[in-house]
Order: sequence, then C-alpha cells, then structure tokens
Amino acid sequence: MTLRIGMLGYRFMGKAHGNALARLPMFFPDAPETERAVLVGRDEEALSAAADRLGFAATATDWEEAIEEVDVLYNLGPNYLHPEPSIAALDAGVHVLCEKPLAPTLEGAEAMTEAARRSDAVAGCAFNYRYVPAIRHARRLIDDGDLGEIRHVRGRYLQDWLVAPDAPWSWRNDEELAGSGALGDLGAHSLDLARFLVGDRVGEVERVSGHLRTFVEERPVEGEDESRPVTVDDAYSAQVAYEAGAMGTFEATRAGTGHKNDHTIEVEGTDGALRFSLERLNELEVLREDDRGFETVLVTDADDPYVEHWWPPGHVLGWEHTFVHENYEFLRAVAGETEFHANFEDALEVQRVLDAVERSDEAAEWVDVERS
Ligand code: SOE
Repeated sequence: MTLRIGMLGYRFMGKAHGNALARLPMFFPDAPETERAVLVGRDEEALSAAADRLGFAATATDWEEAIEEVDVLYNLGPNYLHPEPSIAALDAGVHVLCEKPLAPTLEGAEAMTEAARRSDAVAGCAFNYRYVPAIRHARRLIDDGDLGEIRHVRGRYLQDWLVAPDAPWSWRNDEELAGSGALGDLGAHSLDLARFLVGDRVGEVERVSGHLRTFVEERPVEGEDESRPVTVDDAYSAQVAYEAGAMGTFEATRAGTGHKNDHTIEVEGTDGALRFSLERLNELEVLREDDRGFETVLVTDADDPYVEHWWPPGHVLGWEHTFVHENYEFLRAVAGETEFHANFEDALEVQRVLDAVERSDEAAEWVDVERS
C-alpha cells in the first residue's frame, strides 16, 4: 500500500522532511512506499512553488480538507499549529509526525497525547537528533553498561541568530505562537536527547531549577515600519535532578555569539564518559575506565546504525541524513513493522520539564516536575 502524505508547512522543516521522503526509495528500498500527496499552507503562490520543488502532487489551504485525503500528516507548522491539526488527524485515524516541541504549552501537549492514546494511528514527534548514528552508538555504549552508573548529563545548544537587536521579529519570538523561545526550540532537543541516552538508567527528571532571560525586548517587523514585543526567552539554563540521583545541566541560547548550531551533549558515569558535538556529527569522544584520555571514534562503519544504507566507511553523513533515518523509522512504524520513538508520550515528558523550567524561573526556586 502506498502511504499518502500530507505535509503542513513547507519552509525549513518542509525542505528537511521533503528531502527525506525523496531520498528514501533510493537509499532505503525497504521503506514503505509513499506518495507526496498534498502540501498545506496559506500563501497560495509560495505554496504552489514549494509543491513543485518538494514534489507534491497537490496543494491545499485548508488542513481539515487535506486530512481527509491522506494516510499520514506531517505537522511542520509553527508550534501554535501543532495541537489542533494533530488531534484532528489522530481522531480521524491519520498517522502524525509532528515537529518539536510537541506544543506551545503543557496543556496542548497533554491534549495531543490524549488524542494519541485514544487513536490507533502512530503519533511521532520529530526529535531528529535521536537519529544521528553517533548518538545511537553512544546509547549502545550506555545500555551495555560501559559508562557504569550515570552521574552527570550535560546538554548545551547555542545559536547566534538573535544577537543583533535589529534581527527581525518572527513567530519564534512570540509566546502565543511559539510557547517559549530558546527553551522550547533548542532546549527541547537537549532534554530529549539526554532522556534518549540515559533515561533508562537515571529515570525521569524529578525537580528543576530554571532561569530564563530575554535580552532584546522588541524587534522590527521585516518590510514594515513597526516593532513587536519579544514575549519569549532568548536564553535559558536549568539544573535538573533525575529520579536515580544523577545531575543534569542544560543551557540554550539564540544569543550565543559565534555559535551557529552548536549542540553538544556529555555524559559521565562511574566507569567512563562520552562527548558528542553536532558540528562533528560523525564522531563520538569516548573514555573508558582505564583510558588516560578521550578517544575519538569515527562512527561511519557499515555496522554503525543506518550507515550501510549510504556510503562506504569514512564517507561522512550530515544533518539532513538524520531526517531520512527518522522518516524511515516513522514510516516503518506506520506500516506496523516497528515502534516509533520519540512518540507523543516521550515528547510530553520533555514538555513537562520545559513547563517546570518556566515555573521555576517565575517562582525563583526549585520546582517539582508535574505529572497528572
Ligand atoms: C532553530 O533555529 C532551529 O531551526 C530549530 O527549530 C531546529 O529544531 C534545530 O534543529 C535547528 O535550529
């Protein structure tokens, strides 16, 4: 059966997932067949140009109509558009892959997860960094116990596109539309990655101490003679306490001068440690019990996750490949061949921590992560 895909959103993430769908038959011939059926957006002219570029057969300006014509909805819209179309799709039995963070608010994420629970359809959240081969390799080492008891996990995501006060306003600067700023957009990635790597060993986050900061209070609207207020954070930091006693330290910013897309994660255990940097995504730095320092392991061998689908050893992969791997697993789950993670339950757990960081900042004290 050919899966008909509807895609809401066609800019940055549309390109990333559109590319993934186009690559799959070529490099992952066992992936379920798909048809890029409907591309959904508001601006008809831009939409039709994007449909040509991304290989979609038709366009629609109404997501409700589009849902009736597809088997799968890729929800790549701004965060405020995550809950309603995803819930409607799941209620109609349409599978959903939704971009991160799951929702602008914890309430939205809870409603989406409820919809996923009552639906037979697959509900996935697109935390693409889980699909970096080096991250999969890291998880294997942790699962095998090579690092011993996990004591520390540290996630840092630094970007610099909002350093300048005249960098234009966008939906990403608005609380109603985005929920939060660097916290939800970037911090969600690190929190999910930490949970993916060490969650089975350290449990969930129990308590949080968070700090948010907005450096520039208003920004000019591009092409218009007006400014709009910035109502989300430019940066956050948080300390978290895991159930099993491990400590987590997290930070993200859009004002990290000189850092373009610098995402790092580090884990230390009683018997070893590892370090990963997205800017060197084919490598993992590993230290084991008797080593005198970190060893850099190149994760491009045929037996490394997903690598055999691409090129011979040493022929490095890039950022876009993470979306191909993620789409592959998601579509296999839709076809009933496997389970997909991160699912909405996983993404809800991240959202609970995001919510706790905000509450902690407001209260200026440690707060518990709320699980209803
Ligand atoms: C923000 O600039 C952004 O595009 C995030 O939204 C993505 O999730 C991240 O992967 C790259 O940066």
